[in-house]
Amino acid sequence: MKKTFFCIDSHTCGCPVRLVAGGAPLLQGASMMERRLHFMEAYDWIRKGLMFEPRGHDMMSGSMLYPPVDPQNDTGVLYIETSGCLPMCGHGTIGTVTIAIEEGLIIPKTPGKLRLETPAGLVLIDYKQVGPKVETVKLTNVRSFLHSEDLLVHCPDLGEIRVDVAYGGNFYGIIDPQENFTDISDFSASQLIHYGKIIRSLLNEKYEFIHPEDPNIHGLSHIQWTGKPTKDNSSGRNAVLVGENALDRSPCGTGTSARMAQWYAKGKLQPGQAFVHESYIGSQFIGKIEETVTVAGKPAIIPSVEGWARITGYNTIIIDDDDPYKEGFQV
Ligand code: PYC
Repeated sequence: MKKTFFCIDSHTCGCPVRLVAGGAPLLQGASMMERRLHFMEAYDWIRKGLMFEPRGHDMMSGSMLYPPVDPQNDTGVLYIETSGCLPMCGHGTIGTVTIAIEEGLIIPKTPGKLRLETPAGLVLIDYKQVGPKVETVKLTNVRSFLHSEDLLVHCPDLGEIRVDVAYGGNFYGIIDPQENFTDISDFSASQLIHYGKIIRSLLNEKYEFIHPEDPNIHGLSHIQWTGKPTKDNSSGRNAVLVGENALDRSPCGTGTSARMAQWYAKGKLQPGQAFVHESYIGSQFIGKIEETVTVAGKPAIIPSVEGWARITGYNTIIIDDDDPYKEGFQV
């Protein structure tokens, strides 16, 4: 049997977003987190088939839209990535909103605004539309917080590495410049991926990362290397390990949220101040702390992240049961 998926492809600041506009499965659940768990149990082959080679690649990511559980919201979003079904994805949200508005997949209840149900929680959108084009999308993210500071791991070749862990919709191990890691620019992309994977495994073996309010969100999924920006107006630069073989091409929306939470906790960023984050390829998101709040009694922030996306094409993709690579592969 052949399954057909009608996809609209885009990129957010260089990072791909493939919105599955036709062919997504019906999901059960009283929240996007429950629907995510249903998808992971019954339909993960769709994610693998659409994200991995030969239909996707190491940095592919995507999304599917579902009717909102709460009728006051505009839509539910499921994120599909090479790294699994993330609870939240910032660049994925910016691409998804741009496609959904430009292609008429969602009619907003209030023009210029959307309320998105994501597995990690409610995400609020403000977008600027000029004629048929969405120029920018600002997402106000879930509550983000510094989880732990100065965790130590011994990375073969590099030596001792100090890591802060922060949550911004996913858990990020943030590696700032230090004795054994001087700057992003001193390492090649393949070295950042190689060492990032080792450090991620060591951290997950040694420590537990569980969201205090939702145990379905657990595990350190990404490593965020940080370093000197290359642009005068950037506040910081990052290189985020995604999945097994790629660095995020965008500054990573949930990673930017996590980093703002880390900076806030260290007194380096105040509510209202702009935080311009630069990606590995030089594209930028504008971040801001919108509000200070708490999570399980500890200080947290509500961050916003603004960026842009462009549609790149329409893609009708077939997954044939008879194809030995129907669930894709990674090398
Ligand atoms: O933008 O949040 C993000 C993201 C997560 C993984 C890749 N990009």
